[in-house]
Amino acid sequence: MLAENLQIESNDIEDMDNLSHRRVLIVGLGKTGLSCARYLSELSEDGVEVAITDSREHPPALDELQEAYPDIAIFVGGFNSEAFTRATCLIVSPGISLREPLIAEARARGAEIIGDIELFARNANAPVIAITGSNGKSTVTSLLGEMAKAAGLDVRVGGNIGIPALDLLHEPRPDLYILELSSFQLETTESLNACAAAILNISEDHMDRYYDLNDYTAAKAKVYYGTGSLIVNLDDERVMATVNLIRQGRELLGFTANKPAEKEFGICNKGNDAYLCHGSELLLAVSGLKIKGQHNMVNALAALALGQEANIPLDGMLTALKEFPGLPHRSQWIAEKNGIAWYNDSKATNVGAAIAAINGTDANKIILIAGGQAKGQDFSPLKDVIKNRVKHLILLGEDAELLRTELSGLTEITLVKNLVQAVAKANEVAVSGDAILLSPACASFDMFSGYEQRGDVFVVAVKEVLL
Ligand code: UMA
Ligand code: ADP
Repeated sequence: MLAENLQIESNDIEDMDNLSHRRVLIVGLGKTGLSCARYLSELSEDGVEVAITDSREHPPALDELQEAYPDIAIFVGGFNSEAFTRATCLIVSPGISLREPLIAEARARGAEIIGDIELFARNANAPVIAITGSNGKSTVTSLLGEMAKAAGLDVRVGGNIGIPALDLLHEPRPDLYILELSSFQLETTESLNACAAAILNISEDHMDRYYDLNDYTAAKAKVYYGTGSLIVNLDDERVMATVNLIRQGRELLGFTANKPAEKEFGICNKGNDAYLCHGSELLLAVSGLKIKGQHNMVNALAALALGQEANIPLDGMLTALKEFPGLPHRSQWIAEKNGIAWYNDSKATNVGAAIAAINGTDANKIILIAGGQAKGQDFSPLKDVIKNRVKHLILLGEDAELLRTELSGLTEITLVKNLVQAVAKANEVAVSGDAILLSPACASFDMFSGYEQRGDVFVVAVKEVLL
C-alpha cells in the first residue's frame, strides 16, 4: 500500500478551551503571529501572559505589533531560549518547523504545542469546511466561498489563502467558515472537526521540510480528524490510501474526473458535450464554465461535494460556478497575438501544479517558462508532459541547471537570466497555434517576493513585448 509507513501522531493535547493562567509564547511574527497576538489581547483572559519571538532581525509584523500591543514582550533576531523555557504553551507559526530544537525541547518538557488553527478550532462558533491538498486549495476555497455567498449564507473565508483564521472570529456569528489549510498548519491542529473536509490531491511539495512524502501526507491527513464528512479524490491513490487508513467506518463522498458512481461527483459525456454531474444527474456543461482545464473541473467537483455536505443549496452553487473567473496567477489568460496565447500560472510552485497546467492548456504546442527554487522536489514526473506537449523549455532561477540536467533530451532547452529574457525568447520561438505558459514548478523566493510578484513581472514583460 502506498501509505503503509504512514504514522499519524497525536499531539496529546489536554483539554485547553481557555488559556487561563498560562504563559504563552507565540513563535513567529508574520501574519499568523500577529493574528495570535491580536486574538489573545482581545480575549483579555485573566492570568494569560503573552510573549512573542521570531528568528528574524526585523520580522514583517514587528512594527505593527509594537504599536498596537506594547505590553507583549518581544524577542527577535534569534529564538530566545529563556522565553521558550518559561512558556507553558507555544503557538507556532506555520513557517517554523516543529523540529526546531527549542520547540522539540519545550514539548519534551510538557509544554503544549499548538498553532493558530487549533486555537481557532477551540473557539469557532459555526461549522467549518476545511480544504487541503498539494494543489487547487485556493481555487476550491474561493469558489466555495462564492458558492456560499450566492446561496445567501454569511460566510467567512481564510487560512492559508492569506487571511489568518483567528481574524475570522468576530461577532456576529457567521453561518459558515471555509478554511484553506496547509500541511504546516495541520501539523499543529488536532480538534478542528470540520463538518466537511477534503484532501484535493497529494504530490511532492515542501520536501525541504518533510522527511519524505509519507511524512508530508501524514500532516495533510489530519484535516480528516473528527466526525464530519470525508470528501476524497477517487483518482488519487495516495489520498485514497490515506483516508482508508483513518476512516474507521465513516462514509466517504468521492469526486472523480471520470464517470461517477451513484452519489459521487464526476464528469459524464452526452453527445459531444462533457458535463459536471452528480451520479447520473447532469449538473452543468463544462463549456458553460469560465475556468478551464481538467484540473479546474475537478476543483469544481470538489467544491460541489464539500458544499453539499455543508448543506449549501445546489442552485446557489451552480450560479456561482458559472460566474467564477478563476484566480489571478493560476493558468490566467493574459493576451493573444498572432495566434499565440500567453498564460500566467505563476502559482504553480510545484511539479504537480505545472503538470496540471500543461495538461489543461489548449494549444498545439507549448513553450514553457519554468524554474526557481526546487524545494527538494523530484522533477522526473514532468518528463512525459514535457516530451509530449512542450516544444521549447525556457529555464531560469536558482535551480535552472538542476532542471536542465533532469529534463535534458526531451525538448529544446534555453537557460535565461530573468523573466524579461524568458519572454523575449518565448516570443521568438512561438508560432501561430502555440501557447506560452509561465508555470514554474518551483518557488519564487530566489528572485521575487513571492509568486504574485513573479506573475506581475511576467505580465508586464508580456505586454511590453507585444506592444
Ligand atoms: N520565518 C522565519 N523565522 C521565524 C518565523 C518565520 O524565518 O521566526 C520564515 C518562515 O520560514 C517563512 C516565512 O518566515 O519562510 C513566513 O513564515 P510565517 O509562519 O511567519 O508566515 P505568515 O506570515 O504567518 O503566513 C502564514 C503562511 N505562510 C507559510 O506557511 C510559510 C501563509 O501562507 C498564510 O497565508 C498565512 O500564514 C495566514 O494563514 C503562504 C504560504 O506560502 C501563502 N503557504 C505555503 C504554501 O501555500 O505552499 C504553505
Ligand atoms: P494552492 O492553493 O493549493 O496552491 P491554487 O488553486 O492556488 O492551489 O492553484 C495553484 C496551481 O496549482 C495552479 O496554478 C495550477 O497550476 C495548479 N492546480 C490547480 N488546481 C489543481 C488540481 N486540482 N490539481 C493539480 N494542479 C492544480
